[in-house]
Amino acid sequence: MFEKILIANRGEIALRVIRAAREMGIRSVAVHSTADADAMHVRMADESVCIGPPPSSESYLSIPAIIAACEVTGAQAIHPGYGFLSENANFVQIVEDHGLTFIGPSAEHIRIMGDKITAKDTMKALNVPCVPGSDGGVPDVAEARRLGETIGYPVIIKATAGGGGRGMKVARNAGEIERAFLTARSEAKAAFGNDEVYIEKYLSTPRHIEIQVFGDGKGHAVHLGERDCSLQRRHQKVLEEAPGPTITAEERARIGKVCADACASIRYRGAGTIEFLYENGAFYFIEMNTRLQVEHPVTEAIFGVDLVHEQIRVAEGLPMSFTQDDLVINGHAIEVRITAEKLPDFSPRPGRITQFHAPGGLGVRMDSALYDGYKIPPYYDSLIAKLIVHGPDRRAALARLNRALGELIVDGVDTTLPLFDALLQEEDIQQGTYNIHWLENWLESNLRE
Ligand code: MV4
Repeated sequence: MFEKILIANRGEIALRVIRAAREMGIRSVAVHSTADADAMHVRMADESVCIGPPPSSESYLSIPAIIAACEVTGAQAIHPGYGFLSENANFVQIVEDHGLTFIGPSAEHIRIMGDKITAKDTMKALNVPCVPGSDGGVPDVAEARRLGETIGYPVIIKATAGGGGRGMKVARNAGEIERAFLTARSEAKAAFGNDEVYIEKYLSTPRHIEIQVFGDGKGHAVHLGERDCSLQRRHQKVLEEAPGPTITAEERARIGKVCADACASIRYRGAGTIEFLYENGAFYFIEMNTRLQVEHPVTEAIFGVDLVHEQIRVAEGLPMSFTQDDLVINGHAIEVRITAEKLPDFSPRPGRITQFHAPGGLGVRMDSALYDGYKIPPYYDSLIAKLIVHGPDRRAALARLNRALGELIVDGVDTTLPLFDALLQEEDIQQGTYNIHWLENWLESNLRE
């Protein structure tokens, strides 16, 4: 059993991990930059270590500083949260080389899923349905042209080193393929130092449905249903819900089993998310994330599990505390991501919080590192709070979200809170009839002054 773990992160996710550790009787070590000396995660942890100056590259991404912080505090394991070093296979290797435990998947699994072509090859071989497209990388324009004819336009060209929407180009017809291919390749080279690209059929109006998976690293794995994360702006999720408003129990059981079996086969360890595009009743794999995700609380709400607790258990070599049969969905959950940004352009608005009041009551969870008088530094992500509501069904969850938003006070900086009040008035949000393009279209016609 770990006695002490280090959290290589900040903000709400650092608190999330500290809370799980404390409930398990494990002491926590926070690390922080000089800009975060007054941050809530530093206050809430049992001890803290300053690891560098404000820029992430010199603090939260500094592998030597984080390893040294483990050595001086005696922390035996590192939880990476999300972002930062959470999907850095080299970091995992270094952690293990120092006799420490990485609370997450193996370096090998992170590496496989980090390369999008290898990820897709791996998933295809494990019977996970994929978007039709090239078999591996596409070496030249001639091959891209041939594939365009075979697959049928429109097609999308993606960087193998990309992911999360970075390094993609759509070609609507044969006249656009050369330019799209060459642009995608040169942008990939510039952004990632890797110009390998692949081609897929472009799906025009899918939903983003992701399956939560969890493995013990020894060949047992389960799924915890799906989340619909279609409401995004510039590849940043804005609202997530579970279960997906359009997914039937039969579809969930089928795709869930495919995902759990795939994870069991590769002996995946810890939390993972298998991302799909969902269109006309079919699932198409696009990427796998090998970390705990920002939106994990909606899954925790409907299944009544603590995913961080489970991550720590399996990192210690213990079995998961549930089996697939134990996992039964109870009700519906919705998360909204509240950021310190000014509408309508979402420009970052760091600054001092003059008043903060979190909503409460039945079915309301607020994951936030804010407090009265806290000064949001300008160096990091603008996420300041996740409001998660849970109710017996989707209508009840929406009503609870509306009620909780009414109780929430964040004064001193601009936030995206007015967006959620407006979205709750929309028929498509009330009915759940949205796809990956809905929010950008809505913003275009509603927030453009
Ligand atoms: C696609 C697609 C359409 N067809 N792939 C964007 C993020 C990255 N994870 C994959 N993305 C997409 N891949 C095919 N074959 C459309 C998108 C996409 C998208 C996906 C999920 C959520 C929001 C999105 C917004 C724009 C494009």
